Amino acid sequence: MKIDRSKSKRLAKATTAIHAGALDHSVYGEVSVPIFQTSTFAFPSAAEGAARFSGEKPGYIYSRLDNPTVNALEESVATLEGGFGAVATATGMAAVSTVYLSFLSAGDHVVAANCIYGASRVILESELIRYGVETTFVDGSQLSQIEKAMRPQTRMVFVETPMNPSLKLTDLAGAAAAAQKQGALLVVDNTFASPYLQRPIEFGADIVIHSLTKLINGHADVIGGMVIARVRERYDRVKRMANIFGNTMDPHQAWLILRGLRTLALRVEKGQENAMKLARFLETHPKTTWVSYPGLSSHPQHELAKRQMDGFGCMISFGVQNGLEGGITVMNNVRLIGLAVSLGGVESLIEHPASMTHACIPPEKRREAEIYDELVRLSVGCEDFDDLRNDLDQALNRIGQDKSALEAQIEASQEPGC
Ligand code: LCS
Repeated sequence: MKIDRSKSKRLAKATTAIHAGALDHSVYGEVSVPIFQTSTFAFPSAAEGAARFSGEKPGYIYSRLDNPTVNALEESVATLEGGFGAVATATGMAAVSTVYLSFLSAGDHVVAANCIYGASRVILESELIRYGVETTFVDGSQLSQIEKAMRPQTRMVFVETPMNPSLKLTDLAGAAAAAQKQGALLVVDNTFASPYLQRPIEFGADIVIHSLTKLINGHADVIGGMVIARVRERYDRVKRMANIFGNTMDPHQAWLILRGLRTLALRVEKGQENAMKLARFLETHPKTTWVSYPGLSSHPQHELAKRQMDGFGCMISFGVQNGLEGGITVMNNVRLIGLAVSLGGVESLIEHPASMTHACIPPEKRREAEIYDELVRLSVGCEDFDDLRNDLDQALNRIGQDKSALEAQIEASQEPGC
């Protein structure tokens, strides 16, 4: 169910994040959107129930289909992304799978970036193939590779930018043009940037996906996802598929994420300020071998980042001396920064993609996607910069010091998982 969006049309992003989706028809005048913790909604009469089911009259029916708290969150994110509408899903992966299910059929072909979240890739590679959908994986930072991989049967181009975990970028306007030429949809997972820093629809994307678990919620306490569609026809399709497959969101989950979303601007501003300083610090540290952060002039797509992003984000990946062993040393020795997967929260987290988030991708395909064994991924939070720098510095300086204790762990980290 749509909420009036006219009020937030011309507001700045920070203001929109705070006000969009607010319910303004309550008799109580509450400032926070309430949690409508109900599974179903009573009809005043049988005729009214029938009219709501047929779509003749607006009104709530059942919370798997629509719920006011969930609708408020959907409206907020749709407004921020500049889409026609949004559909909230139980998880980020529910958003990804709902998009695949909504727009792909047997015989269709997908062009996908090879460096995307492990599970998003595995569905295409190992599951959708069983339903007759074929995928070509390409380096999503090379527009020519996307263009070359297009076939008459290509129905979808799927990218993440910045990419998880290489932090390379896809040229959104170029990818949109390539998809459009073939009559395919451009689907962009915008989780790493958030709509505060990047709005793919402005560059021609048809569908935007979020794991709300990350920057939009921002507090490492809820899982959730969202699909935003540029036009009504695509929104209707995604909405129908999420409803019938049951991938939708619970009202309490929506309320928590809405509360997180209200401070998106503050958190992203602080996180990316810290990230920029940490990236510069890491670039000069003797124990690192390379640093990938779109804000560094050494990033091969720094100019593209300036064109299509409003800031460079809170994610950094870097290589360390002594490869995998060095990475494990850093992760085992950080004291303040948490050793955990996930990202985008107020607390900084560090992880090792090759043995954790991207372990389900075979080693040779990981290397193709530049997910090197020595790559360490850092999600930069809102702590004091000096504390973060000191923590990383002391952990990096341990590299090469406790070699023998690491052998068993390196062995264990080779087990595949996702
Ligand atoms: N898209 C991206 C870019 C992600 O990073 C993730 C999760 C998802 C989709 C799936 O979202 P979820 O279902 O978990 O809400 N990424 C994770 C990561 O990098 N570490 O842990 C989870």
